[in-house]
Formats: sequence, structure tokens, C-alpha cells
Amino acid sequence: MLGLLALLLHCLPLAAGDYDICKSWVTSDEGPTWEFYACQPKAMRLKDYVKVKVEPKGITCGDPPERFCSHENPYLCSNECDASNPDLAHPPRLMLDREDEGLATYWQSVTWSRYPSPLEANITLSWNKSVELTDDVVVTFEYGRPTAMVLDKSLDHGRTWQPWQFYAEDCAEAFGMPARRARDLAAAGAHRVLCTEEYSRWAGARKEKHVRFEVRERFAIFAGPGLRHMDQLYARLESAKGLRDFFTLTDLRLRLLRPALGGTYVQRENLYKYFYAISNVEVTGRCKCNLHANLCSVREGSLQCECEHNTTGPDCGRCRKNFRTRSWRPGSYLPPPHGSPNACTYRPAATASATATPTAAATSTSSTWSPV
Ligand SMILES: *[C@@H]1O[C@H](CO)[C@@H](O)[C@H](O)[C@H]1NC(C)=O
Ligand SMILES: *[C@@H]1O[C@H](CO)[C@@H](O)[C@H](O)[C@H]1NC(C)=O
Ligand SMILES: *[C@@H]1O[C@H](CO)[C@@H](O)[C@H](O)[C@H]1NC(C)=O
Ligand SMILES: [Ca+2]
Repeated sequence: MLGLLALLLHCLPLAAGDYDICKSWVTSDEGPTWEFYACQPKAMRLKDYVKVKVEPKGITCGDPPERFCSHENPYLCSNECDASNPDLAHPPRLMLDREDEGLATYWQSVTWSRYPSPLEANITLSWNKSVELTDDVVVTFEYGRPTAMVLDKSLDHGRTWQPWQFYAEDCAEAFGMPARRARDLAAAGAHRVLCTEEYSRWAGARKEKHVRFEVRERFAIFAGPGLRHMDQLYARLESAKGLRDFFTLTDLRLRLLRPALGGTYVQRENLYKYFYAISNVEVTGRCKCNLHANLCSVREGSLQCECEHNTTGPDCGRCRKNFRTRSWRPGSYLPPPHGSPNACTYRPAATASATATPTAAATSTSSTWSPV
């Protein structure tokens, strides 16, 4: 019975090749023992775990109450934003709630009544944890998409920022960059920062609502259409310098620089139709655990890896105390299908007896995986 179970457990990672199991109990010639594999948590909806901050102060509409119009109905300005009335308020958290069927809930900025000084807003999403994106970032704008914006990211909890993608109706004019599309990138440029005009042109506020950061198109450069050859992507993530970090972040920032203009120039006699409204920010990815954990859970309000392989830390980024025989290394996707765990190994404390425990001896079998 136990043997059957062991066989079953052993077969699972082989069949899946998903790196979703960190260890299994296997029977070998020397009897039953643990076998260790590179492992990673499942991808999830990351907006459920994020903190959002909107800047500058006073950019959210409704304080004082304000009326606004839309590009579709520029002379029917009956909509109202009032922060003190729950039915008419548009606070930042409405970017991250679950959209029920029917009406979208959204954050909304003040209108551009101070034109010609720019209407700019920063929306910062902070996870307090490194995460790796596995799918597109999709931002949904009600009432039209910005004519200029930048998506920035941070890898160090907001201490430093890098631009990740530029978005404009006219890339040359707004940022002095040529317009490109992620799907046209070559393999060597898969982690190139570009400016796209695909998501900024006016096409009607109701027809085109989404602004994307294309993770899947970049993955498809290696994994092929439909991402059917993930093994090739994983191999590339191991070898191409900077590729992996490109999809990793702790914080995201949307820098909104110019609102939707309805396909024409700014009409000064009606500035109540210019503003930003975001109903959803979808971010899909997994906790970065350095291939040393297959679970990530919320502790003290933040995501943290449930580290295996005798590693520890929020990202499993170091060896546990007394397990520092070798210096810490991340797990590896290679060789397929289980990769290499690169586990930390036991070293008895200087004061303890020099004889290693039997479990610690079993640990050393994991080093047979390592491409030393
Ligand atoms: C947005 O953040 C950038 C830095 O990333 C800063 O230079 C800019 O002043 C901020 N804009 C607003 C409106 O807060
Ligand atoms: C980690 O250490 C424990 C002993 O505390 C041992 O049982 C286990 O096999 C080790 N795991 C790995 C992956 O080395
Ligand atoms: C961030 O996460 C760490 C643990 O990884 C925790 O100790 C710290 O309190 C968290 N900070 C915030 C602001 O939540
Ligand atoms: Ca919403």
C-alpha cells in the first residue's frame, strides 16, 4: 500500500513537469527516502494581495463633489462624483475589487479643470514580496484610455524604479521613441523596454477599454503560440541574462500623463470630460521562491514562500541556520522535467557532535541532482 503511494507520488511530477512538487517519498535500493525537486507555487490573481496608493493628494474625485461628462455625451454632464456619498464615490480600492455582473466599479480622478497644467496621476501597487508574472497585466479604463502613460516597476520595494513600457498615441512625440509591438520582438530582444501605440488611440470609450503589458506574447517568442513548449521558455529563463528579472517585481506604478481626448484636441470650453477612470487592474503571477517552495501564503499581511529544501526567508533566498555547508543557490529548471533543487545541506553546529543524523545523510542524496 505504502509502496503504491510512493509510486504514485513519484509519477506525479514526471507526468506534470510543472515544478509543482518539492519532494516525494520514493523507494530505492537502499530503502525509502525523500527525493527533492525544483518547485514553484501556482500562479494566482495578484490583485487580491496588493496595497494601492494614488498620488498626488487630492487627485481622486469627489472632494469637493464634482460633475463630469463623457466623450460620448459631452453636453450631458449629469454624472456626479461625491466622496462623501458611497453611491457616488470612486475610491482607489474599486480598481481591485471583484467585478460582479453588470456595472463596473471604478476609481476616478478629478477632471482637467486646471488645464493647461497637466493632469497627472501615479497609481502604485505594492506587494511587499517579489512576484513573477505569468500572464498579461491588463488595466481597464472606463471613459477612454490615456493618450500617454508609462508603466514602471520596482524590484526593491519601491527604492528604485525602471520604466517597463511606454504607451502613447504618438510614441515619437510623447517619448521620442519609435513605436513597436511586443509580438514583433526577436528572441534577443524579448526583455526590451518599448513604446507601443496599440493601446492609446481613440476608438470609442466603450469599444477599447484595455491597456496591456504583454507577458504572453513575450513568452511565446520561446514557448511558441499557445505556450505549448514551456520547457523551452524555462530553459531560456535559466540561460538568458536579465530575462527572468524582467518579469519579476515587487511594485508596479502606472504613471498617467494625459487623459483620453476623444480623438481630437483639448476643448477648453468643456474640460469636464477629461479625467481617468480605472475599473480593474489584473495582474497574474506567482510568488518568487527561487524554486524552493510550491506554496505561498499570507503571513502578517504579506505574501511569503513556505520554504522547502532547508531554505528560509520571504523568497527562500538563504539557507536555514545549520544548513550552510554549501552557499545558497536558487533551484534550477534544468534538467527537465524536475530541475535541480540545489538544496541547502546540513552542517552540525561546531559545538554539536560531529556525527550527522541519518536524515541529514539522506539530504546529501539531493546533491546528485546538482550540475556541480
Ligand atoms: C509620479 O512618480 C514619479 C516618479 O516615479 C515622479 O517623478 C512624479 O512626480 C510622480 N507624479 C505625481 C503626479 O505624483
Ligand atoms: C532538511 O533538513 C531536514 C532535517 O532537519 C531533513 O530531514 C531534510 O531531508 C532536509 N531537506 C533537504 C531538501 O535537504
Ligand atoms: C513586509 O514583509 C515582511 C516579511 O517578509 C514583514 O516583516 C513586513 O512587516 C512587511 N511590511 C509591510 C509594510 O507589510
Ligand atoms: Ca472595479
